[in-house]
Amino acid sequence: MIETLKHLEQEALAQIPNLKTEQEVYDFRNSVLGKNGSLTAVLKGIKDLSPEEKQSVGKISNELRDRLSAAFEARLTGIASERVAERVKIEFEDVTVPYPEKPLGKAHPITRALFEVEDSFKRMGFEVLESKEVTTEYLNFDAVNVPASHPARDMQDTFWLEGKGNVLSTQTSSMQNVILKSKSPPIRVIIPGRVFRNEDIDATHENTFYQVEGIVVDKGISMANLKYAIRTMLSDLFGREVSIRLRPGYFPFVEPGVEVDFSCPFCSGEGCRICKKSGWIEFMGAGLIHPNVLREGGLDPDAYSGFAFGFGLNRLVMIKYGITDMRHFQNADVRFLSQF
Ligand code: FA5
Repeated sequence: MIETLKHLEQEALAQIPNLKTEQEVYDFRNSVLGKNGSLTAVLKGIKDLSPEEKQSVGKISNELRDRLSAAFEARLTGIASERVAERVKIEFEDVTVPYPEKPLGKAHPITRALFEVEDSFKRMGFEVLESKEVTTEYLNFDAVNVPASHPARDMQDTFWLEGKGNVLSTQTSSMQNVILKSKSPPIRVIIPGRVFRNEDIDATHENTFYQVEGIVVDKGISMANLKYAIRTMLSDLFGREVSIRLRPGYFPFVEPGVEVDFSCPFCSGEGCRICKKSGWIEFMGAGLIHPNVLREGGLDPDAYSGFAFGFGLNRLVMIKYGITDMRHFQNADVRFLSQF
């Protein structure tokens, strides 16, 4: 019987390391040490042994049971630590691995172009001030010579805000009165800002776009000063000399009012796709500040004169970069934005 027990132990000890899961260990332990297990079956024959043999077999079988129990426990511990090692292998994070750099964002093409425009004007001694997106009916219209009865109110489809006579600024010209009242001549400022019009959107029209207003007031300011400032800024922006052409234009806040064109910087005036074969690009409205506007701003039109202009930045950026659809600017599509 002792031989049988030894054989049983060897077989069990040989098998235990191959058990893969806790359940396999429990099942196998039960099949050896359990009530109906192989060890119990062998020990059933003990009753036929002599008292001496009973004693030594009993001792041996107890020791054997202890060794096997320890081997089962050791295997259970082994399985648990193997599982931890496996998880560590899968979930381990090497904190020393260099972190992939997040791609840095960059300035929107409108912002980039605006920086260039601002730099050029600053070199000419202009100050840069910000416009207000929400303004009053008075500043947007009345203060710039567009009283309630004036048909020019219909030139810009306005977003009216409820109560208090507030509107979303339809033009940066809404800052003219603010500037005239808060500064004294000589005044040289540009005011970039976001403006809003209740317009149908298409490739060349947005309901939300950017304008840059310019205001210069001093003694003896003329159209020549306007032409010089605009020609200098556009030549800086396009990196080549452009010429300026003035045509008559109507804006209630200037007299005389003009439409400003510049010679196409891409074909030098010969005619191409961008200037629609005309050699000229329509750019903006401008003129000498209307006496009523100077007066409303607290300045004597007999002592001072000035010019004002307002151009759409979106359209200028489209020309500069050859963008064919204005809607790209507000789409936040990285495929578009990453090209600049
Ligand atoms: C004005 O807004 C005048 N305040 C400009 C001005 C200022 C004239 C000072 C005289 C003195 P106008 O409505 O034409 O003018 O708009 C000026 C520019 O804004 C246009 O030349 C165009 O480039 C741009 N613009 C106008 N409407 C839109 C639109 N829906 N989407 C994109 N750009 C527009």
